[in-house]
Amino acid sequence: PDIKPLVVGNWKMNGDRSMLDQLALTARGLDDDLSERVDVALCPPATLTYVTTTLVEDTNLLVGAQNCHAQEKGAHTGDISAEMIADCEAEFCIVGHSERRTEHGESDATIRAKVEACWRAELTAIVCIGETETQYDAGEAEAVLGRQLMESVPDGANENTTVIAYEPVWAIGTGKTPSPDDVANIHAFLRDRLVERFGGPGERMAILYGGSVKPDNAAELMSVVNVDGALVGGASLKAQDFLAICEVY
Ligand code: G2H
Repeated sequence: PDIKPLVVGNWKMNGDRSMLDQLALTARGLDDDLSERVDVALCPPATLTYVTTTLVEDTNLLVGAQNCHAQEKGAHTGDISAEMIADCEAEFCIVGHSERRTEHGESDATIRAKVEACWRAELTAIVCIGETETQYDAGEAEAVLGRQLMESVPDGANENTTVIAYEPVWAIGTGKTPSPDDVANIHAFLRDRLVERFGGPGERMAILYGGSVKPDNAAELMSVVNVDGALVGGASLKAQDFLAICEVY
């Protein structure tokens, strides 16, 4: 089936109000022609979620958050629920980014609960999975990814509720990327697992590639079979670079 490509920008812990002009520039550059070919979302830090959705309201740019808590509300100082993100009128939430897995000790079970929270709040969850360099070198990538996919994604996932993002940890912010052949093999493996588990919806779920996607490597990476878009960190901070990546479609 044809999957509409999706490019998601992840600003991580970058961006204050002075960056909103980059955001507005991105939204303005996303004309009807381009957004006919590719869905584009930006995930600024939570401090900017609401001002962002307000700012891009009449544009084609979609908005997401970078993390959520599994509970709807309660005594969880400093946390933000999926419902709060939805209340800010965002549509996506990144869940299980490797930086969350590493810096906050998030397990696959925690991530699965967060994905369920996203579904409860009617957010589309962008579930990140990825192997470390040690695991890659030991030939364990598929075993690790298969396990993360099985345990971080709840039963009942479909193409409307869930997007998968494959981000090899050793490619994140390093400028290193796997070869197109490697990406093709991994994405084919992920596609097989998704179809095996979810049937038709598994054929239609988008599988993004993330990790050092830049304007100069995006065309090659995005042309790989079963790569349905990108999760872009550093290169999403400048409107010009981010739009150049979207424009490979
Ligand atoms: C991977 C990616 C965005 P970058 O973490 O999620 O970041 O493009 O900077 O490698």
